[in-house]
Amino acid sequence: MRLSRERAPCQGRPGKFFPAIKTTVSQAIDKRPTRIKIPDDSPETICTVTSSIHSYDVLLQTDFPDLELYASGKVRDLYLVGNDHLLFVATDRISAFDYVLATGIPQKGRVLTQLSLFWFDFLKDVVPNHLATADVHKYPAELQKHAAQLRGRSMLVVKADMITIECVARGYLSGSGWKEYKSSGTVCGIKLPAGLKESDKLPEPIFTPATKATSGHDENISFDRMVELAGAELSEQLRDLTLRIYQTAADYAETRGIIIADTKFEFGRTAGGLVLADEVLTPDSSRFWPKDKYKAGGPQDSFDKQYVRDYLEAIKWNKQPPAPGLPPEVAARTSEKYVEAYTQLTGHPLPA
Ligand code: Q0N
Repeated sequence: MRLSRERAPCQGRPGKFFPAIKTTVSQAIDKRPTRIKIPDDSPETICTVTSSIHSYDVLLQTDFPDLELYASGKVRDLYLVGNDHLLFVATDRISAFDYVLATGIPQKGRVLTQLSLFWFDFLKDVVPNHLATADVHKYPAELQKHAAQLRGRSMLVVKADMITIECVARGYLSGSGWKEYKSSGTVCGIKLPAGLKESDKLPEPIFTPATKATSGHDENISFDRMVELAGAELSEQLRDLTLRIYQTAADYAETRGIIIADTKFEFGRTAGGLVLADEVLTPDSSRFWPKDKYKAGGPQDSFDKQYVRDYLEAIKWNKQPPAPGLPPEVAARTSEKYVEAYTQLTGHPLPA
């Protein structure tokens, strides 16, 4: 699976243009050699690069043998950096129906990271966050050799004492919320008006905490249960913050034509107090619905993963491991949807 990149046989100034970087390419969309013309100040040389860092490279697995892995999820890997920081890396892995697929999605890690950075900045007056810097040049010296692998898809974050309760805000009735409502008229024990339809907008956003069950699945809990686990003061603080953050982001997103139906936050404690951690308000942590296609009364298409789900249903995967791979066109169209989510929300192209 792993290929180490070789320095291109190239005259001129190979050290500058083609640093010998060992990184992980688990999947390359296009492995045709690239012809590169060396810029002005070099001898007129054309050289063939058999492998280089390009945006179509997909990172399925981080590869930092010299760093200590601190935690890792379906999509993100965290490494310890010194005593007080973590390197937070978004890979291009994608999960569907609870499994990570064999194929990565080009640009996905960059979209998740750049969107989180956008929101951290947008929300900075509402909530402090764990970001130290995402400028690779400002990372500690020990990380510089990995710069090419980290650029655009990573953040250096402050290590926090994580609060193990997932803080979910819901503005619409979907997913596990809809399931519970159908059977009991409540969501996380909150009584809702009768007669709501799937994907309906709620009278007002609600806070629906969850814990990671031993199965690895999230288990919705009532606010009272959260108070038993975390105490009343912290629970109220997290509830109020979660709803304030959601409201601020959802109001903005709506002006950009995107409904944020629900979203999950994780918080931690640092020396400086409570901070918003993890990645925030990405398609992986939220339900994004295009506003112009919204219609209550049934499930909404997923903004980002619809082609993936449709494909997996079409091939009748039994949803048991090993998870299949995706045809290149499904991966490519999905990539476009992730990039579109960034562009539509921010109004800017994804940074190069
Ligand atoms: C941390 N998680 C769960 C990987 C991420 N700033 C922090 N300090 C200490 N620990 C963490 C953070 C952050 N963020 C958070 N694990 C460690 C989030 N996971 C979910 C799965 O993917």
